[in-house]
Amino acid sequence: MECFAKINLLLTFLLGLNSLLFYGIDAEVQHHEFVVQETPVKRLCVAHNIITVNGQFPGPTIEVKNGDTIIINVVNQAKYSVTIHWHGVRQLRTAWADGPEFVTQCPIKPGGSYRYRFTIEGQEGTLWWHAHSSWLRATVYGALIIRPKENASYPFAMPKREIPLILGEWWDRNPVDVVREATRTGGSPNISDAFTINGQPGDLYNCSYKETTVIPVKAGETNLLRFINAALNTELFVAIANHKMTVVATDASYTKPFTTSVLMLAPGQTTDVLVTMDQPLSRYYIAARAYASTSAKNVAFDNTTTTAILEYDCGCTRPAPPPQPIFPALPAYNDTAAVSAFNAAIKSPSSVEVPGPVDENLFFTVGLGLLDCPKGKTCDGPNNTRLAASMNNVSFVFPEVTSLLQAHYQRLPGVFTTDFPAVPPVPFDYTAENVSSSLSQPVKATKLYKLKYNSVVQLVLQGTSIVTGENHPIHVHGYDFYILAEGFGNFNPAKDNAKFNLVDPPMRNTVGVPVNGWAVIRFVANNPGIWLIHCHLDAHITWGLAMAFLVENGEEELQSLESPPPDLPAC
Ligand SMILES: *[C@@H]1O[C@H](CO)[C@@H](O)[C@H](O)[C@H]1NC(C)=O
Ligand SMILES: *[C@@H]1O[C@H](CO)[C@@H](O)[C@H](O)[C@H]1NC(C)=O
Ligand SMILES: *[C@@H]1O[C@H](CO)[C@@H](O)[C@H](O)[C@H]1NC(C)=O
Ligand SMILES: *[C@@H]1O[C@H](CO)[C@@H](O)[C@H](O)[C@H]1NC(C)=O
Ligand SMILES: *[C@@H]1O[C@H](CO)[C@@H](O)[C@H](O)[C@H]1NC(C)=O
Ligand SMILES: *[C@@H]1O[C@H](CO)[C@@H](O)[C@H](O)[C@H]1NC(C)=O
Ligand SMILES: *[C@@H]1O[C@H](CO)[C@@H](O)[C@H](O)[C@H]1NC(C)=O
Ligand SMILES: *[C@@H]1O[C@H](CO)[C@@H](O)[C@H](O)[C@H]1NC(C)=O
Ligand SMILES: [Cu+2]
Repeated sequence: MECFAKINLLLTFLLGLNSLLFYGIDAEVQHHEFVVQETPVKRLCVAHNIITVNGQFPGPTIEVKNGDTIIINVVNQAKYSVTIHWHGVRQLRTAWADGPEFVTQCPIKPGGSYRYRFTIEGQEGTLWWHAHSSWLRATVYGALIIRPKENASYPFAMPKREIPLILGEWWDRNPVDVVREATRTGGSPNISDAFTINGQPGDLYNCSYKETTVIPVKAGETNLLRFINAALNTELFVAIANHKMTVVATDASYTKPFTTSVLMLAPGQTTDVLVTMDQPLSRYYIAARAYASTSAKNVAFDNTTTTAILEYDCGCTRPAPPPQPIFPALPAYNDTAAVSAFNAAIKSPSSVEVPGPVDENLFFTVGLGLLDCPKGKTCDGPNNTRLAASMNNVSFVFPEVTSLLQAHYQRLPGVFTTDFPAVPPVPFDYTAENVSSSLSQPVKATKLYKLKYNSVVQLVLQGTSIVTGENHPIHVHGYDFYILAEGFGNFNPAKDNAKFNLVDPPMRNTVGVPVNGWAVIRFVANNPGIWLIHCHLDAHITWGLAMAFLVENGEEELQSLESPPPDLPAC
């Protein structure tokens, strides 16, 4: 399925790669074939077909080194159009390979194919890939592990084993039917039936006992666990019974190591932890369950718990059934204080040069809204409305005739405008309990914000309490950013600028904007193209919680978007 080729001058030339500058002498080109297909599976006592890559669930793990080039030929043999996003990969100058449907490409139609080609430049750690079309990412996802270059090492002692642990969210139904039903009725999509670890719900669900994910370990060793939250709509707490975890990286950026007994990952985020197997020979649950942040009362959420088992090698034959594993303590589903404490502990390994001075001071609200029900219909949103979501009161509409990037590259008018507001069109008390209902209706539009190449961007993400306040995991495509500060209530520069961490702020690609609060991020717009920024809860992006940056080309050759690949799908 995959072959590796030592890159040499001739091959570089044949591939028409632009510059040798990007490729170290040890860099490789990896080829993969991803066949998107329908695959029968059985979970929670129910057998049905899901969409997979190569029949695997979770999909294949891609393992590369920093500097490698990856070419993945995606062949669509499923009944839905599909795209694949390489979550967190910078995609420098290769926006064509980023993947969000109708943003950087038209979807790959059933029977079609598309080759994604990109190079990993200066990134190490755990990323992942997932479908970026409809709700297919419910089952179409896998790990993307980036190791240091040849002869380079981790900034920590070499772990004995490296174990990817992908948290997922499972519906007994076809997830595409779930989103279609919600889009038709205007109401909240049905909640999931289970969470999963490496595709398995675990012991606490019916019919799952035999397939529970088991992680074999040996006493004394220190292992690297690579957690990925691939859940569609749910932020998750994770803990391991009786074991401390030392966080060493998040979103493929190393962190100052710190020890914790619980993690919180929002969808889109990854967390690498070192765990020393220092407990008595036994079996220990790794467990995950929801952090349900909404401030509204009686909002349904999936209140189930997924488990895997860390199983010490006892040098013996275990009895059947083996002893009951020990269960860890997890925070309450609404423990926002635990989330804040965990996020506040994440820092860059040493002091960094935070980009500045700021050229673009942006302030975007992120939150929900309500739209009128079409006349003569009934809608399932509150008070016969349709649920919506927006940034700065713009509920993002994805084009259908072409992708934003193609429209930009070919200068096609009428697909988008570049008048996305830099600040909220109407300032109000964003997190008040009684926001006027006259403010709740966003405007549907395809508005982008233009950024000059190399401009320093500071973006305040301000949650709103419209309909309900909630923690929104905001993901920026094509960029990593520093998180300078987070807080509750309305961001107030006079008071909150002083809280900026300009010494060792964490670098991430997805920030959980605190419920009824704010987060401030900063990055340099040094990657030309069109880059989606959106809530990574799929329910919210479906309602329009997104916008896109149009980053202009720079002056130099290596500061421009590459030309589109010849097999770029048409709409
Ligand atoms: C890695 O180290 C080995 C042994 O020292 C050396 O032969 C090899 O050239 C090095 N590779 C790179 C890419 O530096
Ligand atoms: C959503 O849940 C409702 C109530 O349980 C059920 O009637 C409906 O069939 C579900 N829809 C889908 C698409 O699963
Ligand atoms: C397991 O099945 C039993 C019997 O059908 C049911 O009562 C129970 O709610 C199920 N438990 C879960 C976690 O689905
Ligand atoms: C979640 O489920 C547990 C039982 O597993 C129950 O005790 C708790 O009340 C439930 N919480 C909510 C908010 O539904
Ligand atoms: C969490 O929910 C419980 C009830 O389910 C409530 O008693 C408690 O006050 C809530 N805690 C917070 C921090 O909201
Ligand atoms: C629904 O309408 C009632 C009565 O007008 C109002 O009190 C309530 O706030 C409304 N709910 C929402 C979510 O707007
Ligand atoms: C919300 O409540 C505050 C405090 O009671 C009040 O000052 C404000 O006018 C109210 N705003 C709206 C829109 O009703
Ligand atoms: C959003 O725009 C609509 C239409 O102009 C307006 O009615 C509404 O008050 C605005 N809401 C906010 C939060 O700006
Ligand atoms: Cu959201």
